[in-house]
Amino acid sequence: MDFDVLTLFPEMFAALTQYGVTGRACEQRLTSVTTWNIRDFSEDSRKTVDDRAYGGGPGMVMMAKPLDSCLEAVGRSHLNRGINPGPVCLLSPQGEPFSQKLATDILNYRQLTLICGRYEAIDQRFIDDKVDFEISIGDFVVSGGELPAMILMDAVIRLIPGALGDEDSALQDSFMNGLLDHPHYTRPEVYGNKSVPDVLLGGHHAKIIDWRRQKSLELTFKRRPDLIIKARANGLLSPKDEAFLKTLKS
Ligand code: 9D3
Repeated sequence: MDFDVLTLFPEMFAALTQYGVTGRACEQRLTSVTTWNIRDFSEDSRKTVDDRAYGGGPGMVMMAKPLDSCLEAVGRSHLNRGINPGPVCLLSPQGEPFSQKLATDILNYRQLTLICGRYEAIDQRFIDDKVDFEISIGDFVVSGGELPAMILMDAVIRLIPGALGDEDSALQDSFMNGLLDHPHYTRPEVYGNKSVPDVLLGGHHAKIIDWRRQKSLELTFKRRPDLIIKARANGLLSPKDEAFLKTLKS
């Protein structure tokens, strides 16, 4: 899975490509993140990439031409290597909400081009002509598309076979089972005035599995009841789970 990223701040992507799981995935060539500086495709000597909005209002709008020229260069780079470029995705507050499901869908592309906006907006003619889909990372405002693009790529890269160590499988990740994770404990056995729950020290594997499942159900029920409803609809709750959930409602 290879990513091309159009941005005014290519240096930001070191946070993704140089650290941790995603850094190792890049090193091992399980993925690649190629950044393209939109400003390099500006036409004038001042390197302008934005202008005032027709109709007035605060904030600047990203011009279509530098984005278009930059995207064309990405396309040429792929055709030069004899490969067809994949779809073009714009990170946008107006996009479809990102999810684990979207991450697994995106994993099926061989290549994805991401466009990161800055300023107030992007000229709609560029979006209409060149963008295949738009993704948002949630209902809050951040300053540009770079952090959202890195969040999307992080979520996808960790799904690439071999990107995670053998112990922590992507399948075990929270949300894969549709519920929030259970609490975890490590040494020491007593910390301050708090001990590790007895069941985790007993070595009774089946009891540990049941305890973790119950804690998972309990936390999800309290904090994210919407996920309980979804898990039920997806057939992820056993009769035993349902019996336990009944005890919580009282
Ligand atoms: C008042 C209009 N604002 C839209 C909500 C202007 C605006 C603010 C911030 C336009 C773009 C941005 C920059 N944000 C993104 O590019 C962005 C984003 C976000 O702000 N929230 C959630 N997901 C995303 S994906 C890209």
